[in-house]
Amino acid sequence: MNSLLSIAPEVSAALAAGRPVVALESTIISHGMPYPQNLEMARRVEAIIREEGAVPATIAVADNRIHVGLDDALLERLATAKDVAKLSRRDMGAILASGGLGATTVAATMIAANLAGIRVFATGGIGGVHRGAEISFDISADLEELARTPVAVVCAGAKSILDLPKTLEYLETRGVPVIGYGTDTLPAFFCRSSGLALALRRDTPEEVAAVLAAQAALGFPAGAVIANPIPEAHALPEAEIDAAIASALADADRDGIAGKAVTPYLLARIVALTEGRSLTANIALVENNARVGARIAKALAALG
Ligand code: PSU
Ligand code: MN
Repeated sequence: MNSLLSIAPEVSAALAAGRPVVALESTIISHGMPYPQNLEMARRVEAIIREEGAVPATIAVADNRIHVGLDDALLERLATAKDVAKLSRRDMGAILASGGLGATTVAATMIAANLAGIRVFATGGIGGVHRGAEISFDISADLEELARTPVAVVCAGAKSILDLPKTLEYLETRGVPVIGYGTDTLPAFFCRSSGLALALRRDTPEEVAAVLAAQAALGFPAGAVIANPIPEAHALPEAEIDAAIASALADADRDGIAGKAVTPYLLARIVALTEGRSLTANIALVENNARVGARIAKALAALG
């Protein structure tokens, strides 16, 4: 086990016994949602995973260690502190050397989960190819991580703040399977469908686990995207979301937002522009992904 890892006893016991564990990211807490909803969401998602019979492992960096499974005090710091670093692959060495507090993105959470031996990770949405990437070159490091680290990410697709067709093309090029969970099209986060066809569809946790197990048996270094649509009752009207996203993108452009600040800026603007409706939907879809993630982790654990 890597000496930089600090694994909670509950998590290490489950891993040692081959019981299901689901990793959770912390950037969604520190940079993806406002307080106090972020803290409530983080606790609720852990509870859902437990209800399903799996062990949650929220991941963050603090005090020169990668923590896998957080106590409530650290969860609260991540939800409230103003100076939490947003960590992707490139940031890991520096934050571990400095001892600072850092929240892990999808990419960094995958790295930590893989080091700990966790195969399933649930979140809201992944990063992707940004609109205008042909000029800005803004492509999330999440996509590279999905191509090189064998962790399955259960998400509700990606927000249409991104260029979703390019995101799918990139994942195809880099050999990352995108599995529609009970759907033939890529979910678009707040909306159940982006209209973009997916090559793969599976309808049960067992079927998804079988794909993941076969891919692992091949020794592929790649992860997978399990694209799980937002529950019907919580989906937002496409026109409302499209309008909010268009305004948010224009605001980001006007304010000269670049680099890793882009995604958090857009997320916060969309919450403001939809008067919180996007936040309610976001929480509902994360909870749904946690439930499905736990079921997939259980099915994988049953395969041994
Ligand atoms: N998309 C969301 N909510 C989020 C994120 C993305 O709907 O909280 C976060 C995730 O942590 C993701 C990161 O890994 O943003 C991507 O950031 P970037 O685009 O800078 O790679
Ligand atoms: Mn970026």
